[in-house]
Amino acid sequence: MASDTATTASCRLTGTPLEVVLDLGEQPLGNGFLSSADDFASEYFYSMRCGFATDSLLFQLIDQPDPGQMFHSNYAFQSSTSGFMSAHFKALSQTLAEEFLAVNADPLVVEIGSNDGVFLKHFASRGVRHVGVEPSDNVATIAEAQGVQVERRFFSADTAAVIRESNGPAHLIYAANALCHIPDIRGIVEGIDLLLAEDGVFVFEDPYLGDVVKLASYDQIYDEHVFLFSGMSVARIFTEAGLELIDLEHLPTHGGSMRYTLGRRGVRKAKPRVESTLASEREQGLHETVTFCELADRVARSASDLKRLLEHLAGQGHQIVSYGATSKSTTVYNYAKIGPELISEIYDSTPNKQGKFSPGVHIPVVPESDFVDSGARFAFLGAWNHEKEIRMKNEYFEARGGRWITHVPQVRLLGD
Ligand code: DWN
Ligand code: SAH
Repeated sequence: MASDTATTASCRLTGTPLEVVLDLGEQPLGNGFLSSADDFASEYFYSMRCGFATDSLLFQLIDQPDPGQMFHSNYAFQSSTSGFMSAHFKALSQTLAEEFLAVNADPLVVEIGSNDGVFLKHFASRGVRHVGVEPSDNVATIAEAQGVQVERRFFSADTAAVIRESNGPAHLIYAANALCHIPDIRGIVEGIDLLLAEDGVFVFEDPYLGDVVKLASYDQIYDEHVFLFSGMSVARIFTEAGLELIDLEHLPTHGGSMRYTLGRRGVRKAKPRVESTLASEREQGLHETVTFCELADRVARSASDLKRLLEHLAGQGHQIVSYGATSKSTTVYNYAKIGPELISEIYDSTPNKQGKFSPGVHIPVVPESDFVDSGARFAFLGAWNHEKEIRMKNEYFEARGGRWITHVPQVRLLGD
């Protein structure tokens, strides 16, 4: 069922309408797993089109479903499902504490999108004052069970004011894979400005536009990801609030991310790699609409190559399964029109996804632990961003002749 969507007027810095540069078709919610076949007929779909804002340099969805429809009491994604990501957040909590909090006797750490507490639990266990902002109740409950303090609400300027009122200013505001989910870009900027201490830092990491362009990893685009940031767009967005980039660090996580560190103008010295990263973004054309028109051609090719490979393997009588019921793969399956006739099931470790059907194309999701008994010779890496972790824990699959399929940076069988 196609439905009306919330418009994204609030996610523009100015009111200029956006031209469509990439059209990924009718899409369901990336994490909208369905419990029963009875729910198929009433499934929500929206038109997933992307535009490029030449003023803010933001690459973004033109229409996004209402946030309350995506983040609620039964949100499917749990951060701690990846051991690698859990280790990443643990190490980062230590680094940030040493670099930015050591000088303060009683610092306050605020995290936007704290999910199941994967990052903040390391501050909670050390007795550091902290607040997690998390609108999805089920994951907030898991965080609280580990001693994490959670404000169960959407981050906004109002939320920032409430936190500041009861806790004072924040010395570190952190967000991982969360800022790109918040459509009200002005509200974010205002909220950070309200809450950040004079010498505080705002650190956030999100999938990086430069990697999406380089790798044609179009599955980083789905309902929840309203923005794909670059250093150039972040610098522009925060400049009005007197915040400037003091560091840019490229990360391998989630298939290519960027960590942005901002402070109040003039308080901290920017690292030299800020300038060099911004210069390479210009070389890559991340400020030009034409870059995204070219991307659209590569995306169309990627989707048809993948479908052709799967059809070829299925035509030879092979069973193909998938590993990782990701939001990303929702985009791939629905755009490329790949359903249970090509991928018989998806293996995933998240209890909340198992026994359900994938959004839009309705491939059954089964427990990851059953993968060992799968007779399938081919497995598509729905969670290609976790390739290393998944291949390491399933070495037996390749040892018995199994082949992984990926579509990033191009469609291929791994090992070829
Ligand atoms: O931004 C977001 C990121 C952080 O997480 C959210 N909007 C939603 C979600 O996106 P995703 O679903 O594309 O994320 P992942 O981390 O690629 O999802 C991996 C999936 O694969 C999870 O459902 C867990 C599963 N998994 C597994 O079954 N075995 C993951 C690993 C590493 C494994 O070994
Ligand atoms: N930080 C975690 C979770 C990322 S998933 C990680 O990197 O693994 C995105 C999270 O952001 C979800 O838990 C979702 O509920 C939350 N979220 C979505 N909109 C939000 C908002 N406006 N304010 C705070 N959190 C939000």
